[in-house]
Amino acid sequence: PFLSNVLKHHAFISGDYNTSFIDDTQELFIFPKRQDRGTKLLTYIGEVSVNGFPGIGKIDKPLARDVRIPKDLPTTYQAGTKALLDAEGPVGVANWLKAQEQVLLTDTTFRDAHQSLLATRMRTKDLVAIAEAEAKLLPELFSVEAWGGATFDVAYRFLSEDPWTRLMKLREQMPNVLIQMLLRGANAVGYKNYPDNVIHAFVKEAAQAGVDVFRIFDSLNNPESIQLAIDAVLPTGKIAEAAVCYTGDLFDANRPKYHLPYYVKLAKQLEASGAHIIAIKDMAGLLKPEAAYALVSALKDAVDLPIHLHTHDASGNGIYTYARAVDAGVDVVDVAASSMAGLTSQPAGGSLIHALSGHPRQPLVSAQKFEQISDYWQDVRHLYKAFELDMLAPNPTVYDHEMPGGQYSNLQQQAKAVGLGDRWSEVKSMYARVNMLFGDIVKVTPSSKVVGDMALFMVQHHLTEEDVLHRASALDFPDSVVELMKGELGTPPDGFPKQVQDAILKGVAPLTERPGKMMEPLNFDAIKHELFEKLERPITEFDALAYALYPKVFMDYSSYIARYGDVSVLDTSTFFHGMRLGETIEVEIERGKTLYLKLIQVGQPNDHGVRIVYYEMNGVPREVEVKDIS
Ligand code: 3PY
Ligand code: ZN
Repeated sequence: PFLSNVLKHHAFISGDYNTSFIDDTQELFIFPKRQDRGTKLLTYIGEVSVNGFPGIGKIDKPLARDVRIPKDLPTTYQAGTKALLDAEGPVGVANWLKAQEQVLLTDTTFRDAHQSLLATRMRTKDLVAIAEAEAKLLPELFSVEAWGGATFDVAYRFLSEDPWTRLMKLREQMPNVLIQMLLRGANAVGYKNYPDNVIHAFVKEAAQAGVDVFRIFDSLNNPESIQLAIDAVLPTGKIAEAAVCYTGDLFDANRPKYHLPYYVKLAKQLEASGAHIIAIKDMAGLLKPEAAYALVSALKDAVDLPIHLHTHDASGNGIYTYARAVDAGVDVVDVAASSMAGLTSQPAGGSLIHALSGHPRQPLVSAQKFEQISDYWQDVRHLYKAFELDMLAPNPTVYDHEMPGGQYSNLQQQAKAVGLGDRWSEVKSMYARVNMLFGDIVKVTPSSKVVGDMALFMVQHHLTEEDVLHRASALDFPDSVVELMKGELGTPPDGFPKQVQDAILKGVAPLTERPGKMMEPLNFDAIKHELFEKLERPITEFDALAYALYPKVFMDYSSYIARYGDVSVLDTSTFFHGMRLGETIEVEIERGKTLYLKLIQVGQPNDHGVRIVYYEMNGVPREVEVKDIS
């Protein structure tokens, strides 16, 4: 009955609900409790304490440290770019940007920095804790990139938390600056094309939940896929920032495909599609300083829109690249808090501000306040040690392999998993060879994953390009490679090399249209009914979209939550490592309601490998059974 109440509620039907919907309509949400929240959490903590956390196993719990959150914040938020968007709309923001003398900054620490350094594992709790300070101390930012890319599925898949809740909480804490997300065009936040109505529905919900700036790219630089997402953003009144992905080398005479005319043509197409801002998305960090100067100058001449530059600092040249882009008139650049910057992440914001000392375009953001924010991230980062990238210094070989910042550690893990850990250099050079075999393509999620899969496959089976072309019938190519060649991710504007495509497809005809366009629209009502049957709880638009994008991931997440409850309330160290014997922790399960938990003892396993874990919860003895599978 509660579902029918909810579904009949006018606000729910019209989609016109917001974060307070659940609070304001509690009477609709009364449904039976199966197991109390305390027991669920004790079960979770018991299982992690005994068996470790998936992917990192059982390692020492980091010792608790004080986390520095800036104190004495202003009582109110200084108006920033969000007020401008609300008052003047997206075109107003674009015009304002173009009129600024100073270069503006986007802080990527809440999204790309941890995606690139810590395998995307930063939890909502740790992001939200610094959000108010971020917005109050750095109100001059253009935007905070806080959502999208890999964070969407990683939240459900590995952190057992709801990314929509993350977005709404961040919005609440940062009401004055623009919140930005990364959207993979027709692939949304997934790894494949979805039906067009899914892209429209996703953008609409994301805009309502708090996204102001949609940075849209396509992993093969196909403007049709970007156009689809721009069309979805325009009716929301939010900002459509369309990206040209940068690859190759502007000055390499041997790769004329990726010289200036390529980018100029694409940027003009995106302007004609209705974009408000053009982004240069240098996802691997290949844009060298003089190339940045030339590219930004050319795009400023070619289009009448602000230019927003994104890079990764793998080579160590990031600040120099930005300095030259600033000379060429770039309007916004992406930086991270210094303790979360460098290497595969973005260049450090504080460093850039200092580097531009004496320059007329030095940003207005305070370097000193940015460092206060950075102190927080430095303290929090040690909680994520288990996910740290295996890279300690800048590495200019990125110019040879061209792997995106966010992929490097991932592919290294994949290589280890298939026994190629000690052949990593070979995998990296094979990655570059596969790129050429595929026709010198853009490599960014999801096309980068396919190039990585093929590189691993070729190294593992000792294959050369010749083998792929001439022994294809005997080779069982990875599914992702066949799908790419078939056009399931769309096609590069100049297509794939015919000979390679024919060899890999073995007679199957490639698609002739953008895949999402040919798919039947998804029936969201049917999905909601199906989910309600399965989960026996009210189903939101957010749930339906998550299921549409990642059915298995969402169902696994739902079972997890049913078993363990809302684990996002646990502190990060306990979430990843459980508790030590004798340790006491506090868990605020809702505002004003705190559980005091002490781990007393872990019993010996019985004949079935089950251990009893003994706790005190608010002073009262409690125990749970845990199967030891460690
Ligand atoms: C993503 O798509 O997740 C990226 O960060 C691409 O650079
Ligand atoms: Zn990036």
